[in-house]
Amino acid sequence: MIRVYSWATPNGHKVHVMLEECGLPYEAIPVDIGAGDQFQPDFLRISPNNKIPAIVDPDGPDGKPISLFESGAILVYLAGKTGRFLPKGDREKYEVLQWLMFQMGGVGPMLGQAHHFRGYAPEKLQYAIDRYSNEAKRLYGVIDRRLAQSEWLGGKEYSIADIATFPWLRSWERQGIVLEDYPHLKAWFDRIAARPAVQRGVQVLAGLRKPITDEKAREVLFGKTQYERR
Ligand SMILES: N[C@@H](CCC(=O)N[C@@H](CS)C(=O)NCC(=O)O)C(=O)O
Repeated sequence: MIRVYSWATPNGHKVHVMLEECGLPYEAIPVDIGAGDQFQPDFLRISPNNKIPAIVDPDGPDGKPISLFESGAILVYLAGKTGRFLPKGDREKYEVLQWLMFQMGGVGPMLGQAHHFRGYAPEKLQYAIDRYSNEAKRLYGVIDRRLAQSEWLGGKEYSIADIATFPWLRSWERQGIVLEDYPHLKAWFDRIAARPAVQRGVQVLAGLRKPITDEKAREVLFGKTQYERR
């Protein structure tokens, strides 16, 4: 059975949703990133960047175990393993991959910074708040314009591009966004939110997650612990 080392955050949700959509059996192993579990040597062996999610599939492509980190790579792997949510035709496949990379390189990192400076930073740095709130609005605009022309982000079919992007947009309020300002995006968002597999996926490990308010969690995620490893 696939083991998923994860936590109930947007990057974790992507993999939980994909596994639920594919109906693959899996075991979700909590990595409490506020408590510092991501620095445990066993976890670092499969995820050297000390971030969730990571998976171990005992039944890899050659029948041997495979471990993977980076949510985008994991989604591509699971799509290849199951033949689901990534079109077979080259043109359609690259269209999906382009929107997946847009999520991985743009949506995730930028919205993550919006969460940080709007919610977690100890000082209210107006320049950073404006920079990442404006960037969030710009990205929502890009997605809204895409969805004015295409039913799904990656094209005609629901795909790993949608699965990767949706979990980040669930926190729109924390990003200073009014969802109604993006009507095509909102219609897409509501369609995805109504999917039973998505509803199950976003609940995985959710009962364990705590708000990042205590000093220990803030230190682990944003302080010395994050930077002292050689
Ligand atoms: N590009 C990575 C980002 C993963 C990531 O940022 N994970 C966060 C939680 S959403 C994490 O594990 N943070 C722990 C840390 O930075 O120590 C991916 O998509 O897998």
